[in-house]
Amino acid sequence: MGRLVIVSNRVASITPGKASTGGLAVGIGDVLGKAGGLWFGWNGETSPQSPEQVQVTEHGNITLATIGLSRKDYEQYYLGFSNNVLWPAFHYRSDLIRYQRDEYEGYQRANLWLAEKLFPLLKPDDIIWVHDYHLIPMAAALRAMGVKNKIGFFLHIPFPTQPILTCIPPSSELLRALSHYDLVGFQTPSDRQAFVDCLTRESGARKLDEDNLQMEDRVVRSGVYPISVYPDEIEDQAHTAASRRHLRRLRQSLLDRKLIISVDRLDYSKGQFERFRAFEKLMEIQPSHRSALSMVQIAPLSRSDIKTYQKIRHDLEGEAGRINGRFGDIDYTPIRYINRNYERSTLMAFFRGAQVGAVTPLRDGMNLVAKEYVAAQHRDDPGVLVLSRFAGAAAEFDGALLVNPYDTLGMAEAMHRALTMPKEERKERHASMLQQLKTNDLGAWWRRFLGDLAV
Ligand code: GDG
Repeated sequence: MGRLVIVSNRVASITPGKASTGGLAVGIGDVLGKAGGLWFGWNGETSPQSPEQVQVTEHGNITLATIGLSRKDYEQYYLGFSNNVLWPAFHYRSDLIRYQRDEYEGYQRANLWLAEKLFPLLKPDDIIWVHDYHLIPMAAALRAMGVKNKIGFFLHIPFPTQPILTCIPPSSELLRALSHYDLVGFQTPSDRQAFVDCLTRESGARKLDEDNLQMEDRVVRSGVYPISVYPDEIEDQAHTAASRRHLRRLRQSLLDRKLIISVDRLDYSKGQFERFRAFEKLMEIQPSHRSALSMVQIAPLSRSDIKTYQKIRHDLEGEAGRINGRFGDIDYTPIRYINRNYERSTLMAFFRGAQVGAVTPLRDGMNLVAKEYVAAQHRDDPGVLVLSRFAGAAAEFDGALLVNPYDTLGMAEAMHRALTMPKEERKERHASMLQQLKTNDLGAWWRRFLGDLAV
């Protein structure tokens, strides 16, 4: 196989131990760590003009090639079309779409410009793997420059059904752009199905067989590749000396109270607001939990430049304060709402210390936290995963308590059931999910994708 070239909007730091709060970075870090190759993308910096120079640094068998963005590209390509149109639409929030034609033009312009910067770094037998919604037009841009290499695309977030996708004014251009990839990968069968439906109904593609579509003179293959974790590695992380110390601190502060834990970037798709409401409802319907239960919500800030993110932050702060005011006491804070980042191993230890993992997004491509929570549990006394049916992980985890995050009472009841579940049932549910993680781990995700792309 040729060299692997990964293209993503953001190239993360690969300094060991540095916290990276994004599922995509965790996954790509692993592929490159094991397979080696080139990682190309934005370095996170902006300047008044587009910089000319790509910065190339070597880290063992990994080469990082990064470039800054002009302020205008950052606003139009990143904040504008990517995060104010594609992100809400792909998460089924058409009400939050803020479309402006010039921002879409900026999105195309930035993709073309990034493709031009990548082009001189490419070799003829490179396998190119493009990641996520920011870079949908990348293959078409590279093809127009004459690139004949295999180019694959993986969508980390959900793919919406036709009525939602078509709310995006240039939806047919996006579908056409996706048809320039040799392989398009999705997290779940229903995401893939939505893509196939959209491409056949909206763009006149013809189904050749289960996996292949004919679109004009191109054959587009699609597949399902659920991203995952390494369960044994996570168990080890939850056990390192430092993480044990953090776990001790957490336990001491809890004073024998039970714990529900949630970890997700501050984002309206993650359902934090609805989760707080469900926790409040639990306190109402089961007064025995009052003073006997805490919820830790770790919510690192993300995309703080976008208004809808400023609003959700404001709303959550208000909600946590209100619920704590209602049920708190002089020595008791029901919801510990935290915006800071933790070391990965510390997080894994926190997962291990919590009787319930509440992962209740309104819509999520996969949700790695659900998988990490399961992997971090003590095999003989595991906690219970309360999981939204709208997370991609729900398609794989039959041992979780599935909830609908729009049903506050239903979620509160599931939390109660999780907190009071007998050990035997907890062990049985956990074992089936752990088995799933072991057979379908992070290595299986990228090996299967790259294997399919290579043929
Ligand atoms: C996108 C899709 C899909 C969180 N806080 C801290 C921290 N994290 C880590 C978690 C987890 C990762 O960040 C988040 O991954 P998710 O999958 O939960 O969510 P997104 O960031 O939205 O990721 C998602 C994913 O891509 C992969 O395809 O699953 O559906 O939306 O690993 O543990 N890590 C550290 N400190 C924190 O405070 N170290």
